[in-house]
Amino acid sequence: MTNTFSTAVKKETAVLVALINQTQPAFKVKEYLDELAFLAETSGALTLKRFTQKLEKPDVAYFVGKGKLEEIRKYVLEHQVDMVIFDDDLTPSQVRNLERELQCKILDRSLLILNIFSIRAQTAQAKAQVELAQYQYLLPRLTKMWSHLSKQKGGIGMRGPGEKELETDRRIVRDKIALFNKKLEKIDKQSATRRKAREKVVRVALVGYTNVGKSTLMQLLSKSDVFAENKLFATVDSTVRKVVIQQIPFLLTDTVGFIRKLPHALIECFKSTLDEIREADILLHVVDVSHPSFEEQINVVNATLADIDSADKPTIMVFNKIDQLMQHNGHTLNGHAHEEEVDYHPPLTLEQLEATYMGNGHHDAVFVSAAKKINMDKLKEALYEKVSDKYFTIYPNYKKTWAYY
Ligand SMILES: Nc1nc2c(ncn2[C@@H]2O[C@H](COP(=O)(O)OP(=O)(O)OP(=O)(O)O)[C@@H](O)[C@H]2O)c(=O)[nH]1
Ligand SMILES: [Mg+2]
Repeated sequence: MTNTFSTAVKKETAVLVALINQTQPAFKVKEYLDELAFLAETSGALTLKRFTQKLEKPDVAYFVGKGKLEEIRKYVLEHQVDMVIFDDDLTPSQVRNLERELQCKILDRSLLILNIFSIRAQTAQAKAQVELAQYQYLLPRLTKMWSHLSKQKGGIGMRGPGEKELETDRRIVRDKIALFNKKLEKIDKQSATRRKAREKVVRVALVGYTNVGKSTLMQLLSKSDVFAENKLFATVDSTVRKVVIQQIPFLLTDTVGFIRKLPHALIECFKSTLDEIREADILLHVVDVSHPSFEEQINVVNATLADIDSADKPTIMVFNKIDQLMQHNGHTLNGHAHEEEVDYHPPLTLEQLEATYMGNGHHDAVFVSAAKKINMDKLKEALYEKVSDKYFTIYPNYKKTWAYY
């Protein structure tokens, strides 16, 4: 499957902006901007340049200082840039001021993520969830440059009608929010009934940061076709498949990937999709161990899991993409959008990696490569152990026969 969005629409151009300060030092900001560029690329935009500024707190009116703003303005004008994307959320008044100064679309990370979700959503449920989140995000930010979502088709972000339409717009958006809430309530009920029917079955959920290989693992374990792609948020719906290992059956769910600063509105709206995680008996926490910030990604995932009361479930840590580490030679990792090539990893052997992680208290850690099918038996063994434990608590009688034969 291809992403029709990026092929159908002429590539829009973007520049990225972030602040460097005590909480996010320069090397971190570089990683954040790598990720932001990847997000921009996923929604079909080409990043031309990155601007950073050392500033403890964002400027109340313009996010950056006057001098930096002028630098950005010149660049935008000279290169006819379509949009400026900020790594942090902007206030409605910052958006208004920046639009006036820069005369192009102003986006922040949340809006970009919402945009990708809306491209990716397949099922009626996912579509309704994303639209609700978009309207909730939009409501406090409606200005004359912002618009009816119906005008959104033209490109990334939204641009809009005159001032007098504004009040009407606000009313339309409020009505839409009410409508989608109702729609989702109905879908949520249906989903809950469907999930209830699966109560007597062991349920395992694949969780992890976006683009770590969850869908690829799902494909391997369930031998089915699940959409996997080197793009962020390839999956925004959850897919459930039945898997059998050594005669023990269980349901495996592929879920939406997490990301740093996932818009709160999205987490709320994806409640029902996230219920698949909340109701799982066992989690497979998949990590892209070849990614320069994989440890931070683990923390982001753990924090999001805690947010949805799922931090304490029996978990197997699946360190994926070890093929990249095994052959790593200091060049661009894994297609991530690095501006310059930096050697992030000392060439660790698999044994060294395993020793490090086991030593750190991750007792249930497996190191695999889903793409190269390395160590998949180890993962299946670990899964079998956890799943059969649960299975025999649900079916204690079965264990007797099982043990007997
Ligand atoms: N080198 C390498 N690439 C892998 C491996 N496993 C998956 N990939 C690639 O990583 C990319 C992302 O894989 P997906 O399975 O779509 O990842 P995901 O976690 O489902 O991503 P989202 O649905 O976007 O959250 C794809 O290009 C895969 O081919 C691996 O073991 N090694
Ligand atoms: Mg996926």
